Amino acid sequence: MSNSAQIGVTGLAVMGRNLARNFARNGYTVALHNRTAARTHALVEDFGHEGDFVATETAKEFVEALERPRRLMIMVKAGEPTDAVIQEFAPLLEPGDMIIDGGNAHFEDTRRRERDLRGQGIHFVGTGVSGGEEGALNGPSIMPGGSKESYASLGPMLEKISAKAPDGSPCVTHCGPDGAGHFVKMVHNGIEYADMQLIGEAYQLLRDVAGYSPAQIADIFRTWNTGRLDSYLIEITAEVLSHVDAATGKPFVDVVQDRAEQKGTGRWTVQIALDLGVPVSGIAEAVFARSLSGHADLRAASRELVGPRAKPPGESEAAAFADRVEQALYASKIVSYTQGFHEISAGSDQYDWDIDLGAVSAIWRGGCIIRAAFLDRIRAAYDARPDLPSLLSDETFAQEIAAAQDDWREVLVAATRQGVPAPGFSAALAYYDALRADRLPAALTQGQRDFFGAHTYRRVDREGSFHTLWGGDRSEVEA
Ligand code: NBP
Repeated sequence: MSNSAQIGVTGLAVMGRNLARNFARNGYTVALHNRTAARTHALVEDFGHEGDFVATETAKEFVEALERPRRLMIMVKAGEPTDAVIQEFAPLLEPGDMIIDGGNAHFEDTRRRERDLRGQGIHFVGTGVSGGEEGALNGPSIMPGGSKESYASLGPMLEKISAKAPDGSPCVTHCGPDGAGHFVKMVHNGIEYADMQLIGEAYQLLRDVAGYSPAQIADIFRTWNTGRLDSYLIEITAEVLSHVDAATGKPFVDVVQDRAEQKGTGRWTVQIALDLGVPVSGIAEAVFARSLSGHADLRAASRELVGPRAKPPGESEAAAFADRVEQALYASKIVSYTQGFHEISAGSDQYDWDIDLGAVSAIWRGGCIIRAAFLDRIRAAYDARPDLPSLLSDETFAQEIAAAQDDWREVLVAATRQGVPAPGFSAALAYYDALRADRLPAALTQGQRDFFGAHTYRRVDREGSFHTLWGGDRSEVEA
């Protein structure tokens, strides 16, 4: 059947296969292609009954199977494979056709690809897709970039296959031109790292300070999941913590090596934040915590280092401590999102993307890993005030943090006393305290810079740049 497929998917590993099935289940005819044709045939054999698929083997067959203007989605390993696939297909396409990259591309690669293909009249749509294999099949959160024209053609299809938020709205929005979608997806993943780290710290504090067992902590997380922390990550945390290893009868969490891996999007979030000058300390601590966990030799060499002589609180104190940990977790989470949204806003300014922060928070309410009830409130905050300088400037969040802060500080005191690392909680609190400070030691830093490098400084009481003659009579000169 020539020219009959409304969309084509090339790259039929776990994500591409499930996205293709999702399109087909929603009534679209889907052309299929994969470098290794066996995957294409396996899909049709296993799931052909779910909808209309057109299996193809060559690039030419694949392109010919698509209706015009063509929508060709790439779901291959990010990086060089994506470039290889673009080079294979682009010469076969015509002006007005569209290539959609749903892989986890770096947004700078997306900007380059978009620029290159624009000259050929081809729309390149870099699209973040979140929700893993389950989301790809049943409804992911989708973050497309690219031209407005491409969204007009593709958007309705994405809206159909996307997750739906609790109010029924599709979890997809046109993020902005060229790399905006992949940038938003990158920060989404950075926030995901921070969320997971904060949850990990809460778990360790409940275990090592309060003395709860993994099963008891699972119950605590289940209770938290009925409140303001209601989210997918809290929900699955309870599942993981209550799971018992069949081979040993031990809690599953105790038989897994404590080395967390990473694929790179969290690291990119931090690298780009450094370039943009945006403090994302909570996300950075989450990335570093995973790195530290992987330094097995360093950890083994340090295991004998002396810690505090700590004793766990009694049982009556444990319940009160758990309540405090909930406050610390919630407050730290608000800070992580504040930092993540700051990065999106800075990226949007830098690249002229005009990203709608309220719309971004709305599409993370369903399908994706960080989906949470709390995102509704972030959306409300940005809807009420699109120019909100920071989430912490929102009255409701500010009040919640004010109410949480005593407990937050107490939790960190307990963590420090007992020698339990809580870098995410502590970075979040330091960020909060730094933002609300009247004066920062940056004045001293600038004084030091002027001393050793004549870097000059600005005064609080007069306009202009100044330098003190440190090596001479220490008089001040205007620079
Ligand atoms: P993988 O990232 O494991 O990639 C496997 C696919 O890439 C296969 O179809 C493979 O073809 C194809 N491929 C490779 Br590898 N090199 C190729 C080349 N040079 N030319 C053509 N095809 C090539 O698949 P995935 O886990 O399904 O992820 C797909 C994309 O979605 C990735 O960019 C990933 O980062 C992103 N993503 C993944 C998730 C997730 O939860 N897994 C979530 C969100 C986004 P072959 O069959 O011939 O080897």
